Amino acid sequence: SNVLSWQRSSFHFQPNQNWMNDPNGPLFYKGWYHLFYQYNPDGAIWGNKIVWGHAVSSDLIHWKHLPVAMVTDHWYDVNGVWTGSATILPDGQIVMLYTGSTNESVQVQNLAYPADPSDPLLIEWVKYPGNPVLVPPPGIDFKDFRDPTTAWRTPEGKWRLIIGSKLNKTGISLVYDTVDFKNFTLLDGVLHAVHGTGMWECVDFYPVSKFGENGLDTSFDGVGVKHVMKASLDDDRNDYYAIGTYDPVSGKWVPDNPELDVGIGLRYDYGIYYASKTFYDSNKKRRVLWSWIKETDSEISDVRKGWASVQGIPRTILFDPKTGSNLLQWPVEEVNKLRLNKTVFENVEINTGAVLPLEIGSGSQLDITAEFEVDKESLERVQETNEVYDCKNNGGSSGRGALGPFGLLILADKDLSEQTPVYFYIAKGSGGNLRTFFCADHSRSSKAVDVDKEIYGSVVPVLRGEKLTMRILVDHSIVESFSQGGRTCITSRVYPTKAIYNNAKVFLFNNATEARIIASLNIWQMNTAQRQTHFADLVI
Ligand code: DQQ
Repeated sequence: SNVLSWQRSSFHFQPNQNWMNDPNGPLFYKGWYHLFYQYNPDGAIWGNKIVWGHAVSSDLIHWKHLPVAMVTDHWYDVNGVWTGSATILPDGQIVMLYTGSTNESVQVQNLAYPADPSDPLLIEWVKYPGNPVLVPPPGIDFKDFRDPTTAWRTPEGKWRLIIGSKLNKTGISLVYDTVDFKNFTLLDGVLHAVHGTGMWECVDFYPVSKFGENGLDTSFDGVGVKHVMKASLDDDRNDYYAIGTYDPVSGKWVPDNPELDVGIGLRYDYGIYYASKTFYDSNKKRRVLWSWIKETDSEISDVRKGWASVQGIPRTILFDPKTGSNLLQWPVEEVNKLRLNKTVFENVEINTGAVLPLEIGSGSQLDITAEFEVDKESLERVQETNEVYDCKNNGGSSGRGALGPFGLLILADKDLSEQTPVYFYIAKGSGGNLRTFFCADHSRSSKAVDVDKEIYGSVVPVLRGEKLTMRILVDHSIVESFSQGGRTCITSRVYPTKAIYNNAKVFLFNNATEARIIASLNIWQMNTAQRQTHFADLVI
């Protein structure tokens, strides 16, 4: 109906229309995955009447839209039903805590629960008559107190949760204990604080197993467990995490590596990815990460489209036992069910300076896995340099070095007048030390002038003997890229004007001046999952 409707996703979650932001209270209940989300029923921009949208799925991929779950109908949330999290009690009861923006724009925490726990769809929600259950404590600004986490058990059998805030320019996480989710005790000190990181939004805190392949329930603790602390930095709009050790007695957490502390070290994603939240999926014993992917076009375009934002494909989160220093993020396995016909390319040689088309038909809905080998001779021959590379400032995909860049051109038209390169770059430092970077270059991604054209990326750990690998999910205007099994990830919003539907193509490229590259790929067309079903159409 709309000239820009090609930008809508085919397998990323989005409402039928209007503005969406943070994922809220994800949970699994009586056979259904529930997703709530920040939603503006009145238009395609954020507003002061944000409510909780609601959808359910049996596989995290095919969604049914349900009626809005909570609206701005009380003095304590009349300016917004903001972000919150679910806790599932041992007896199966669901407790929902969320931030309300009051009639005076004070940020308070409120309690809600399902009106009918026997309804697997959890259509009706009740707000606790004693709301708010928490107001900003002394010393905290009334606008710096939001986004309660899922609660976990303390050794004394209480429930504990954290709430993001700041003190001057220090990002902090306040810690509360509770027994009934109505009365709370503020602990002395904070779970963690990092100077200079500003307001922490949407904090998250959860255990990961050092060795196991399974995710852990939020309350799990013990030998072989590390704890991840995550914050969304309001100042730079990125999601940062750090891995560390939690002491349940003192209620404190310390990072393994202070140089990679929360907000100054690792990011979940080096592209567009914010306000994320994990939940423990008891159905498949995994920890799953949700995240808001905003638009990077203009507000005027969003209003014209009538919608803004998608959610990332849910990602399974695991600790990376091989590096011991990062998480692994990977699209939930259910996305593989959307794979249609596969095209295989084996041992394709890409000489220096070459660009090779890959004949796959339409390139607008794809799942790509690719493996790259750099010829050994050039790796040895190339001189060591003191080159300090970073994706953003070294000319992007056209900035040529001895050992890169090389990779794929996504959403490219046949003349390459539009293209989004997703690529590796290897820098050979002193002692023959190799550092590998994973980048996405949007500078030529669109002829449109009102869209973001940045270059994103970061270093990716590559261990001795490993091939360079990437996986890329292409879904019209959304591209999610994962390198080395999910050690470094980049999410892009891309708005081509020509490289759409059947005119979207994929190429291999090698802009290295020395290295010859050998690539092997599997490329699947992806089925459409968005059925845009309404509540009225639901037959269960
Ligand atoms: N979005 C919500 C807040 C949160 C912010 C309001 C993060 O609760 O801090 O829509 O995007």
